[in-house]
Amino acid sequence: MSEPLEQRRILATAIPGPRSQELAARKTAAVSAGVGTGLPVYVERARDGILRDVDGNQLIDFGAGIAVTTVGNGNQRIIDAVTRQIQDFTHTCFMVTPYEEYVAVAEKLNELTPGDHEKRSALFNSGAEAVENAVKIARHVTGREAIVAFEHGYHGRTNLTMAMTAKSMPYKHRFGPFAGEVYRAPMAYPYRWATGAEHCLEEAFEALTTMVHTQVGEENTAAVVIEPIQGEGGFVTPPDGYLARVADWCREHGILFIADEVQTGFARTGDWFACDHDGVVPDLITTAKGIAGGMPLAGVTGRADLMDAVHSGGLGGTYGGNPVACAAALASIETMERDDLRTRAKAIEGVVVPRLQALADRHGVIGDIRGRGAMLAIELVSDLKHKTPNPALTAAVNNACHAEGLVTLTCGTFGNVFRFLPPLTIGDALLTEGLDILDGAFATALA
Ligand code: PLZ
Repeated sequence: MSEPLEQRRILATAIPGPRSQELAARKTAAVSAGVGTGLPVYVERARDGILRDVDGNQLIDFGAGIAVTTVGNGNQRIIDAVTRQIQDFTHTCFMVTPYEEYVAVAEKLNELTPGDHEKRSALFNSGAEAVENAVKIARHVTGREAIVAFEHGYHGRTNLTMAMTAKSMPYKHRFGPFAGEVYRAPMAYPYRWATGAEHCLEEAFEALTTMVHTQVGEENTAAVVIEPIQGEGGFVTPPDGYLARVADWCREHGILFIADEVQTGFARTGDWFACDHDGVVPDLITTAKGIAGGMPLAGVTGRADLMDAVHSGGLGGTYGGNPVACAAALASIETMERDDLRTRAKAIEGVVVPRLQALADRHGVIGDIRGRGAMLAIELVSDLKHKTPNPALTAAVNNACHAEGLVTLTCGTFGNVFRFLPPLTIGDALLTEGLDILDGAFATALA
């Protein structure tokens, strides 16, 4: 049993403290400036909803390392599973001499992802790599090249996934040329839909299908790739029924429907996957982040006929499905099942949303509250009528939270979305304390 960490916020120094500042100076001298840090406190230990830094501060975690430590920081089952696996062996390369853990993770992915049909999975190291491989598979089986992605979409930082990612700064700026045959459709974004949220579903669907018909050709389109709730782009949540509509249309035209559930997957939204909410069964689904509690692991899961159409040796990589990462994934999934973390995600929504609503009523700068389960966000605007994005206020609130020892994250194409991604094992006391800090941060930033 590893040493527990008291689930209590402690401000021992200013944030960041002197030791963190020393390390930040070393970072500047040693690490590429291209790798930024959102909150430069250097972490020493983490358990459940608390991160302890090198100065003895204990911060409340509302970020979970961007939706990764879903089962809690320092989850005991993961520690035990990883420790056991490391003692047995750390690597053989699954493509050389395989091992059971990889197969067991694939079985779990096939079981838990939407749909009762026969499925297969392949494992990789990162979300971007999973998306790249889903596209490879889609192109291979359809014999078509075009990929449709969405405004505000985020799929990674590799060359192909940069092409699929919408936002230029910081992800794409001066990193081109990008991979070809990627087309972009408007996203069903109810809050910013020009003619009003009530027209969003119909008109967004129309815009997508018209774009494909006129600019690409359905018969040239291999796949539509969509995040069922967009992550980095601002937790944009399409209207209920939109995803099903798109999936049906894809099926009619032999286009694969690929759900990028790298951020939304694994109990985060209150279901195993965000597609479950809409009853949508994707042809292929990409997963990462919450799957393995911080060990690098990602997957592509899909219809057996598609996944098995690829020639042997066509998919793989030295580390993909590393045994230690697989052991962590099995422990992580077991925790989600045994501790019913999907229900916990819904309970978190029940605590957080009324507080965000109260904040919106109080200040008149929150245009939209959205998301699901423990994947929630508020969009900050200068005035409610014109919906002018307010990135300055978003940054000010974020900084004020950090100064009080609350780890928060922003997102959004306009940098004006404040997102909540706590570990699902965070206790209600810490959750409430974090929301109190957020209240204070708004009051400070608006003073
Ligand atoms: N698809 C939907 O959310 C990763 C990236 C943070 P990797 N999102 C966090 C940053 O600034 O790099 C993500 C995602 C969705 C794909 C990815 C990519 O996953 O594991 O970061 O490659």
